[in-house]
Amino acid sequence: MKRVISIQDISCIGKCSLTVALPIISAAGVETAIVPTAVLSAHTYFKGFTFRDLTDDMEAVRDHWKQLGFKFNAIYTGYLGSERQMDIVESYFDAFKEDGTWIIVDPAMADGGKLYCGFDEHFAKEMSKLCSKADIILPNISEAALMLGEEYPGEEADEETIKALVLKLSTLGARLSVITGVNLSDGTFGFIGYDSEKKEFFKYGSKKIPMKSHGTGDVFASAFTGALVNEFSVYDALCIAADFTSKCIENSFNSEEKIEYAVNFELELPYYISRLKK
Ligand code: PXL
Repeated sequence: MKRVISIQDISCIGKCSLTVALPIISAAGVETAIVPTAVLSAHTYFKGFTFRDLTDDMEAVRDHWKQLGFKFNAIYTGYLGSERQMDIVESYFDAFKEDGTWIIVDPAMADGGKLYCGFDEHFAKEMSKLCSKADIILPNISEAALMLGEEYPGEEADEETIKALVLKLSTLGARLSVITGVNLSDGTFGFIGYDSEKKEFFKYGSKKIPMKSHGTGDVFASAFTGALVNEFSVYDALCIAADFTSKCIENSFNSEEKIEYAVNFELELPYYISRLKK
């Protein structure tokens, strides 16, 4: 059985980070070893959230797994609570990266041009250093702009603007840089990426749903990781992730509750699993 590590927080309410990665990657038939970076009562969209930092446990977890001899097909990181955690995450890459282990970094820290509560511009710069150690990075437009110190071009930025941003992003060092949450010129919604080995851009758009929701980046990155480890190509895994995320948003959009703190990813897991059948 394939096995991945996912390093991010547990937000007890709010359907993001590990409470999304664990069910989605497991649904892909992949064992998901987790490193919780912090426990929050709810994600930072909710006022008054509690925050218990777990940085001090992260190195001991790494050392124990190393001692037990576990091996991993991918390491996927999302929301990290502090700069020190980024250094420890790098040490996970050093400890567990082997030939064929994918390093996937989703620099989850901003949306709508604004950093999440508790982060500053220095944090964004440090995140760009972590991205330089990855094979694949998956920022949204806000995160890409913040890591590069560029002005935020807005959610409606055109394809040429995003291409310029993703090209600059590729100089950080990851082989594949992918900007998510992009409005494409044909009216679809998806991603634009750049492969720095092949020197090629690639893009894909899925059905655009007129609703913005929290946690969609985590749904996308988790679905991508599950598909990639199931040996879909990077591009096919990204397309599966885009289609699944669009379905999850559509499901929430059509539901009576219309929550905006998360999407109804649970109800679309059968669709995701069906896409993984070869
Ligand atoms: O979905 C990204 C995310 C992850 N973790 C925490 C968050 C957010 C977004 O707001 O607050 C704690």
